[in-house]
Amino acid sequence: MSKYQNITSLDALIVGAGFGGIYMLHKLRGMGLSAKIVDVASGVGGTWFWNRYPGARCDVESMFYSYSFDKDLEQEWEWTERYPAQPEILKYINHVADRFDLRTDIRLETRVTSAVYNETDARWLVTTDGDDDFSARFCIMATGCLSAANTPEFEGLNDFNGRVFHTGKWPHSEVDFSGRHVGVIGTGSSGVQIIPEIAKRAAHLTVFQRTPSYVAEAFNRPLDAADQTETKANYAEIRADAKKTFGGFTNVANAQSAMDVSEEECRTALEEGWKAGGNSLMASFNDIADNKGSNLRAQEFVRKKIRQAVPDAETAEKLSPEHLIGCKRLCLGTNYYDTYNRDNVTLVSLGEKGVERFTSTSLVTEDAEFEIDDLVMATGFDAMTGALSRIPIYGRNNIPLNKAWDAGPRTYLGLMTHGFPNFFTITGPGSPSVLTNMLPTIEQHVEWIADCIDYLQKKKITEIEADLQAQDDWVAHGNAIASKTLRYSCSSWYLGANVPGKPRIFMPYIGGMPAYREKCEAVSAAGYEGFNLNG
Ligand code: N01
Repeated sequence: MSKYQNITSLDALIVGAGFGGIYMLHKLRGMGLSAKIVDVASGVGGTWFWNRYPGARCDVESMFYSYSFDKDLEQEWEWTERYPAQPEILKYINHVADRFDLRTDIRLETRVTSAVYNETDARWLVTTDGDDDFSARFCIMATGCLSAANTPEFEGLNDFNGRVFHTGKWPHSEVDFSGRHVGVIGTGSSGVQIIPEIAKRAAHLTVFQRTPSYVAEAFNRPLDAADQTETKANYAEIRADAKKTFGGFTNVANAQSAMDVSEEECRTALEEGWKAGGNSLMASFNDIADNKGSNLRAQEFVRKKIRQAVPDAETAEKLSPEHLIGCKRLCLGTNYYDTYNRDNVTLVSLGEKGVERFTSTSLVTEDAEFEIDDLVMATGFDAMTGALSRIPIYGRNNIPLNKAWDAGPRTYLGLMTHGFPNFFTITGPGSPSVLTNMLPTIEQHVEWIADCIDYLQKKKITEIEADLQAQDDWVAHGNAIASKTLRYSCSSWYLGANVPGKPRIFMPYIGGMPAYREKCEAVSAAGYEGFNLNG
């Protein structure tokens, strides 16, 4: 419990020891400021600390899911696979924490219990469940976009006697599924990764699917020395080129529309995209995400892949999505569809009523009862706002952030919210964040925030706050672009649709990273236009 006794005074308090928090701490320390990170976890890594389920892996290539801020770090670190597995990502971020000697300013196993802005001294009082509370000029939330687990409240789950797991809060010790009857709910990115792994060990696996996903084969492989040497020799150039793309990714989109080629040419290009692995499928043409006709061609291509992979027509049909491809995030898999050819795997499509209830031994749907020993919820996250809404945060006039955001998150540039001075969000809602490669996007936010703090220090400005009109305009601009895109049309976590009762707002900024970066640079060059600077 917080005692308000040991109040440590800081320039900045950072919440979260993931990629955002770690770089923010390093950056602020380099500016000679006093800063600390607080994180409830017992180790650094943020969402990668918690998502340690079998098969957990990133869908961005390892050499680019890495920091670029330090050229020596970039050259020294050796990645072993094309797509990094969770243990390797965790090893990397631990290495960064050690290499830059950050641990002395990271307070682990400490939960933030409240953050309150005091207008009198323009400081944030951040209380914790540990021995210390903090008074800081700046409060920086590096709490992650996909970090707060979404745990649906299934009827009767408390009476279920079996083991219950959530992919986003996986135990630290190995979970042995051998000889067990396991049920998995959820077939998004996490489900797609864990299902083949459990199938290899369980006596029987039943997958409860509400919506089938489009799953592109990752074609993961070991990275050999030649791969790494070539990339490392050209790192700066490759990263600079990636920055010019919508999402900061390295796969360059074909410049053509899928509608401008014959069916055969279309198939050939999609096949090339498929074989290149992962997200390259979406880059097979320049308009799969934006043009319904092109999207349909890509959908049909994947549905055919599913029929080829799964000979049982009924199962293949159940696995075949009907929604727009890329509308929900494309999943990357390794032998995902093949898994359904195994004798020990059953696929159950949840009807309208979904999971009806649990008994002490089984999961009940509207059609049948399934006895299981273990339940795995791969039910995703309360994305983008969940980690923030779970902390009581009070801004000017004691207004709770949850109240300011009760109709959906409202920010200026995803960086600040009106009414919450000196309070920054790294990759917050209203910024491109989850639509991009998170590492360069995190770096852009950290560097912008650091420059902003430096400016305030030099000009002796006490407070910075998003202007209400600028914020309203930014939110309206974001909504206007989003409402014209195909992505707006399906029930995804981008819209908050996976969490019952959550306002449906397209949360990330969908104008693309180059335009966003330009806007942020213009804002700072104009003396932080759209922000009110006081004192
Ligand atoms: O979560 P999801 P995720 N009853 O929300 C189902 C990143 N990530 O953890 O689609 C029954 O995508 C839900 O069904 P539906 C990546 O950005 C990356 O898998 O809502 N089912 C869906 O099938 C990703 O997009 C990596 O109808 C319920 C599933 O649970 C994001 O995290 C790996 C239900 C949830 O899918 C989230 O992925 C993992 C209910 N009440 C995660 N509630 C990689 O880098 C939910 N579902 C590869």
